[in-house]
Amino acid sequence: MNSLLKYLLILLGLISVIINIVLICLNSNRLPKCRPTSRPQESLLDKHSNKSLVFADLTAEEYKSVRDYMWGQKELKISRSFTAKPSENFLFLIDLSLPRKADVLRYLDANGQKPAREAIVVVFNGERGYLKEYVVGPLPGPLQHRDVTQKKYNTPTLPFTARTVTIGEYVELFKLFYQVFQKLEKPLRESFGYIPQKRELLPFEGMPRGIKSGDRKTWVSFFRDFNGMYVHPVGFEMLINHESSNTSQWTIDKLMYNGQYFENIDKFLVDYQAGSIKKIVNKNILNYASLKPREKPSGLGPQQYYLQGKRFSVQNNQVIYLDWSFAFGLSSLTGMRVFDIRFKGARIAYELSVQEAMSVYGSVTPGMMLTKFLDSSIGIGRFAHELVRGIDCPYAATYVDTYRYIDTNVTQRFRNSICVFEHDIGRPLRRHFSDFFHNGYGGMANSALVFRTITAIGNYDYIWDFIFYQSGSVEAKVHATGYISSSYKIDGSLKYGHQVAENVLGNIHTHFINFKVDLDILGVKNIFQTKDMIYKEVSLPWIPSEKAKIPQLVEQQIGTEKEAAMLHNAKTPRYLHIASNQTNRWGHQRSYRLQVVSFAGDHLPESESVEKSMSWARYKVAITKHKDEEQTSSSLFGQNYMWTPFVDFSKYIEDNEVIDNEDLVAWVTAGFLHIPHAEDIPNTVTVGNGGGVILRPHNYFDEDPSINSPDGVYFGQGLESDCEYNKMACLEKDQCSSTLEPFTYHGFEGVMKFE
Ligand SMILES: [Cu+2]
Repeated sequence: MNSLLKYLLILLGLISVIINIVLICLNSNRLPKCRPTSRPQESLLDKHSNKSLVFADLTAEEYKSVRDYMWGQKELKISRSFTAKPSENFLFLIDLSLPRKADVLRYLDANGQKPAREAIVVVFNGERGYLKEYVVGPLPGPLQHRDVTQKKYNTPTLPFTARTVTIGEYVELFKLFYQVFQKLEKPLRESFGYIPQKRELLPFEGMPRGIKSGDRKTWVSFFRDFNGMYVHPVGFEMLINHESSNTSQWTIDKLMYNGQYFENIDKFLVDYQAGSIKKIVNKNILNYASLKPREKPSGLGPQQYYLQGKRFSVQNNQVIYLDWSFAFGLSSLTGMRVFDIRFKGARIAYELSVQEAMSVYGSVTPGMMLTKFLDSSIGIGRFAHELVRGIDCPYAATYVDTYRYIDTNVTQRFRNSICVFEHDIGRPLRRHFSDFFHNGYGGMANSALVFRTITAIGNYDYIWDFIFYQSGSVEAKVHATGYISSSYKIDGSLKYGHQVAENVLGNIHTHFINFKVDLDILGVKNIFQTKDMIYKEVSLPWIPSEKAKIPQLVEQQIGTEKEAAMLHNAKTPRYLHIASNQTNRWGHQRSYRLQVVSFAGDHLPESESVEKSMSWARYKVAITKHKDEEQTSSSLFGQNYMWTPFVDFSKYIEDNEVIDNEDLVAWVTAGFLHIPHAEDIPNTVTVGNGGGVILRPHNYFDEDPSINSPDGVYFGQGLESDCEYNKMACLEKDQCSSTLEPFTYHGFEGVMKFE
């Protein structure tokens, strides 16, 4: 080979090495792709247990087989139409019948038999004019049913008017509205711009439906046909008597137009035509309730993603997250619930669940005047629709489908209706910087797991969160958003709220939310303890003649249910504990503290006839002895039979049982007063509109368990860039570009349809 070729080859080799070095350098600046974000870390997967399924909602197949079984019961003659008329027999609800706690604990903790899987079935018997509740099981079959009405509600049948208004009944009510509209077309056009099929008037009902047991007389207010109708009242309301299961017997008992009352439609027409009434003249109004942004959105806010895979895993109905594990479900009636909550393997709570959401309204107009909504009678969980990625929950959250059977004839799937995500709260869980003698920093980001559903019940949207912190605390929290309820402004309205748009009053109301907190601290046998402080005058030991008032700890054990029922306006000790008799290393009783965050204010006076249906709301906290028969604080039949409710929570306390070393349940009420103001238009914002309860370890451990967290950070002077105890110092090595799934949404498929 000649030397020229040799040099050329060497030169080519050198050039190739240089090009390679340049390419490697260029590429090293490009971020590698992250692992897919939807995956949990591998190590979590074998921590799951199928035993959580004992709490799981019924599956699509299970709903169907229970429905088919009930349809097959000839003597029940159940209609197969989802718009069954009130005169027909209708299978309103199928939901999981929760197994007895003792059976579940035997199964979970002592290798006992798996409790039978059963369903609760509610049938509205229109032919005979009563309601019944059955338990159907065992699933998967062969199935049997038993009538549990007597056992559960202490009556062989429930009155027919105690039932929730079904889609089938609404269809009939709408027909009646249209008949009225036809007769009143001219005044409705002149007053509100009503044009049939083009510019409709939309109904919103007040509740309760009447003033005494057995009534089903509903004041319906009408609103402009806009998105956000709830803040577009037109000043026209009517009282409909729909007590009879025979819809031809329904009547319009009264009308209200611009603050004036009329006995019937004809009387209104005569007076209207005679010009003897104060008229409303229609004005075209732009939709101030629209949620369409006024400007095109111009960018993205910060996003969170999982650099090293998710530190939590969801399998079946179980969540594993760092030291936490729990099972979950979503009841159509009461909503979100979790069971068997464990931290570092030890059960802290058997159940944490939403029970009821209640609102009491004030107004001078009839539609809102007596209104007290009890949402579990319509169904809280029922309205948990698909969550919108990136807004309702962080984009990369894990989304879970739920299945329900309520007021329908098929199982409905609600895609992505629960979300689970780990979230940096944005404020350190703890930190300390140096002292006068040592330089060092120790801290930890507050990264917590959030379990969430959002339920849009009519006008309001409630955001329900259970939050699991690395310090061993669990928080149950609710925020309200959506539209306020409003009424047409007339003379005297301003005593009941503020004007928020032209002729629109935002009505004053309360929000009361009830949670069930069945804590089990080191076993089911617990005590209820309170702690607070008093200023006590003592002599100074070094100058005995001098005295000073010094804060002193006051501890008390509460012995009975009545003593443990803490009324809202009574002075309540600030520390409330469910405690074990076992002590920690320092000799103190190991406990969890219930810290209620609430601005609920006054509860409806007990002298009011409907108060008993919401008697849980009397108490900020009430502690009862656990009973399987006292499963919920409210009931499906609370709203429409408010005067003599079949579940009256105050009765759980009346027997005044001893709560010393018993299985205890805390019923916690949080809430706030809502005086609507201009900024509630178009929507109420979540900021400041919430409440809840925090369950905090208190002498439960020997020290803060977060000291063992993988997120702890520590560095001293001179070690600022050392990564051993500070992952942040090496973050650039972990940087990669995120891989997010494409955006999808199908939530509108599941909304209530009336045809
Ligand atoms: Cu409100």
